[in-house]
Amino acid sequence: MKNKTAFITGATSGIGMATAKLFAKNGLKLILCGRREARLKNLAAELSALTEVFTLNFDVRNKNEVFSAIKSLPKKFSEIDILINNAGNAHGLDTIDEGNTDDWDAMLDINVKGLLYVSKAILPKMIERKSGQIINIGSTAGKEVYPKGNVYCASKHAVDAINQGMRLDLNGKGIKVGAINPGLVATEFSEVRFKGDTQKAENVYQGYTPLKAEDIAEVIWFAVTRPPHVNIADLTVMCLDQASSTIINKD
Ligand code: NDP
Ligand code: 8X3
Repeated sequence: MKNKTAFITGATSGIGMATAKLFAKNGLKLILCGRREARLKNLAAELSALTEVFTLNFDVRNKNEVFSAIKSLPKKFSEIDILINNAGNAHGLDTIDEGNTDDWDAMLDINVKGLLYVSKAILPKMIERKSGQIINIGSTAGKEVYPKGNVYCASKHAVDAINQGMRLDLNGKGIKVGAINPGLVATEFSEVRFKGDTQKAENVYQGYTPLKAEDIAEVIWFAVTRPPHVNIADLTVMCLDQASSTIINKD
């Protein structure tokens, strides 16, 4: 694994950041992406004691930014072995008639189109080298729909479909494609969903023990350390107290 290069979107927080830290501990070369540049720089400074790190500061919604950022990678970081398509969030939790159209745009543009742009920019070299692995971070929200989850669930169902489509289209090209679908993970996710309302966000994780970002990072690590012939195609991970999106055993 030490000679491998991993590209992680959404590395400034939560699952992406935990994955970056675990990968760095294991010596992978890292390309860390996100919009919040100061966070990227701080993380890069911390992890460069362990490995070589390059940061790319772009918004996955912006097609031109995505392609030019990835094109600008120095030679040393240009052969990407592992792509973690992780950047994404929920924006709002409203019934379909009350949903905010800017929230809808954000979720579909980031979670779906952003993932597509990044993949399209990285795939040609993987195909050329007949080698690579793409891990798409889906969600239990991509496996079922919950009340008021409408568009977020749609975006994650799209990730599920894209994950399957990628695997079909890349079959025979030496590239592993798989999704990891977390249930409730205590990250900044709910803070973003509720637009900075920390009380509302904290309530989501009260009364039970949710997953931690590090739990998902470990599952990602498992997926990237399988032997060459093994591809983790689709894997769902929930905390003990979660049975479905709406059935959660709380105190
Ligand atoms: P966080 O809010 O902690 O992290 C989200 C990451 O995505 C941040 O690093 C953020 O970076 C990045 N991001 C968001 N929007 C953009 C954008 N427009 N351009 C570039 N980067 C962006 O949440 P999580 O770690 O929980 O979420 C990571 C993934 O896991 C998401 O795809 C989410 O849907 C999924 N997931 C989360 C679950 C949970 O319960 N937490 C459960 C199931 C799936 P920055 O703001 O700096 O750009
Ligand atoms: C995040 C999990 O249940 O909040 O994808 O949608 S949930």
